[in-house]
Amino acid sequence: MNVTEPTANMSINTMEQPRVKRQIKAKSKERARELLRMMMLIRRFEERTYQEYTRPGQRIGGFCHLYSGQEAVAVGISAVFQKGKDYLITAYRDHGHSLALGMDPKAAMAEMFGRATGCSKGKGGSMHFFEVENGNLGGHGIVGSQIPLGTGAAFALKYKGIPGCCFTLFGDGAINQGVHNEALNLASLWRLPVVFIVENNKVAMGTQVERASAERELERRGSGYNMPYRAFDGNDLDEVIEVVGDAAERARKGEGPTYLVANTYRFRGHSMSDAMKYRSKEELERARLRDPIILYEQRLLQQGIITTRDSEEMESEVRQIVDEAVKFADTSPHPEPEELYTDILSEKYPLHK
Ligand SMILES: Cc1ncc(C[n+]2csc(CCOP(=O)(O)OP(=O)(O)O)c2C)c(N)n1
Repeated sequence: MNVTEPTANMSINTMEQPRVKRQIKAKSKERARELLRMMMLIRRFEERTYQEYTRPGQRIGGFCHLYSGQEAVAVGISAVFQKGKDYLITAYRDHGHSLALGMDPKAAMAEMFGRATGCSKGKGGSMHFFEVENGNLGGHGIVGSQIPLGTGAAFALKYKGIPGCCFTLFGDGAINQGVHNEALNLASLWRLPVVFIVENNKVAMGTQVERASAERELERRGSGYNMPYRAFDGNDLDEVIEVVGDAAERARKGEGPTYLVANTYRFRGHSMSDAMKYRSKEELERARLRDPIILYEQRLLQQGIITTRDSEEMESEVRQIVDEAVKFADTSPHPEPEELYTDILSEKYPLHK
């Protein structure tokens, strides 16, 4: 595996390296097309969510964080994800991961609308998409809270002898939380099957990484816990598949955790009420040149895996899927009032008669 062993300091910021012509890492050409289509679906879902959220008579409530720009990370993981064995857990920016793992866009949009047909019965909203059947341990609102939970899921896998791993994702802002230290230490000490992935979109709300982390090469955090670490281009789907796939194999073979940093960028604000005053127009324009969907689409076009027509058809298909999801959400019932009292605790509350 091409990760850096903890004793060496060979951090690579692949975002700054010239792009090389890459080999397609998807298992087949058909799969490569599916992965491109999934990235397009996520982008369309997010952009439509933005429209629905901001239109008069708002039907989506609560906090909402969009994933536009980061799609290659979630979709790359889904390409190596082994259903029935692996788990994934992430923060509140969770729509993309859920769709990539196979959530029905209707259940996802209905959750946005707070409807009973949503993936969390309309009681979670944007930040709390869950689907355990798909190995999706959900979105979590407390920054860093999912890091020990993902480590716990990995512990459970090892304890039960299941050869899977838990992809545990978090933002660059979460790495300064105390639980990050505790979870990484135990994961390494007990050689747990966990793949830690920092989705480094360069900013936590409006705070740039360099203003929050004394160590700017974030991947080096892994070295303090004696685990292999590596930074990679999180906008390059094939690189995600390769790097994350190797780390997952390592975990599944019982060789312990890996610490990965996916360098990426979010095109939208932190949440819906963010004027993005902390970044310049030029910075955003530069980032748009490395749009993960366009990069992958161009690669597939160049290699004759898709035609421009295929790509246009995919665009119109995902547009239709999202339109139908919005219609479904809008016509679905709200949860019944009694639902306030269900799904709170898995066991009976001790004082409840
Ligand atoms: C413990 C805690 N502190 C503060 C917040 C408020 N908060 C919500 S998101 C966020 C920024 C996190 O940024 P990052 O981890 O980089 O993830 P990103 O939003 O970039 O995906 C903060 C400080 C919170 N939800 N939980």
